[in-house]
Amino acid sequence: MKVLIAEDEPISRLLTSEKLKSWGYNVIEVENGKEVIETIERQPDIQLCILDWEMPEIDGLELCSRLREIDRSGSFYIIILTSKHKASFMIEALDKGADDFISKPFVPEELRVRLQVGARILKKENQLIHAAESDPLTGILNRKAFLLELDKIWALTKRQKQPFAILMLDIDHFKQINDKFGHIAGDQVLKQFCELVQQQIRQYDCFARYGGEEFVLFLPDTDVDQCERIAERIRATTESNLFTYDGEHVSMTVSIGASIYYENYLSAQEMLKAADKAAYEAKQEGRNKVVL
Ligand code: GH3
Ligand code: MG
Ligand code: MG
Ligand code: MG
Ligand code: MG
Repeated sequence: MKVLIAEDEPISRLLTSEKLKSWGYNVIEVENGKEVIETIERQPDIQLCILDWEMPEIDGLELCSRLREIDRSGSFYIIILTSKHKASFMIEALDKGADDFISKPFVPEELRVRLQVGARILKKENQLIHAAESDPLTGILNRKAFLLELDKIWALTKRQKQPFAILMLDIDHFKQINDKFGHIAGDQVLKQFCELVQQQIRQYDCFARYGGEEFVLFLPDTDVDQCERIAERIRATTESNLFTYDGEHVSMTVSIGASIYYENYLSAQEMLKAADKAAYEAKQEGRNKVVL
């Protein structure tokens, strides 16, 4: 697990860092508050932080409130490690957003177990966040998390003035697959479909289960031609893929509707609606089709 140590005093920083390394932590050292902010922006997987109180630029307590304001999925566990001793300082630190407070010189065993507490809480919290954001069957993002994510990326992407696309994917006659092979087979096929789509998208594309056998795909930096290529590839690979359940082949097709943003939609909701409408048209046109 990564631990960020922010300490302006080199000897003190080295001492703490050596201890942490001996306990198996992956230690990242910085010497002032500004570097904390920069490092955390670059490494979003840092969650456990040991911050000195008095540091140049931004001090440890100010950092507590700044880190709490960062909008990201995982939260922080912050230990203030300081030469301040009085109870009133501890109260102030916890009041300003620290999770724990240790005075220097510290008892190594105490720091070790207090870090364990932090790691334990973070692990539990991360599990809860993951469970809340993902779809249990397929492991991809669920509808609620997708809509929250969409609002965030909508704001960002709009500022960049690049075209981007939303695809609505609806499996064709899925009810018949359930009727013919059973509900468990249907589940397996849905999982295989997700894996198939995930193999074909980029790391920064956002794929989610929108409902039962309906999926949604957000594609940043994607114009009409690229969108059509990606949608057509997903349609074609779904049609030709050998989905299997219990040794049996299950064939399946998908209808895809897309909407592309060129400053023409006022909200993410409006754009989603347009993609949904296009998917409906794909169904009307006979299914196993892409409509832009
Ligand atoms: P269309 O081509 O018009 O989309 O037909 P369809 O049968 O796919 O659509 P319809 O909306 O009539 O039915 C969707 C079916 O998907 C019904 C529902 O039982 C099934 N379904 C939804 N979620 C799941 C799931 O998690 N597992 C399984 N096995 N089936 C599901
Ligand atoms: Mg200091
Ligand atoms: Mg449907
Ligand atoms: Mg339907
Ligand atoms: Mg369907």
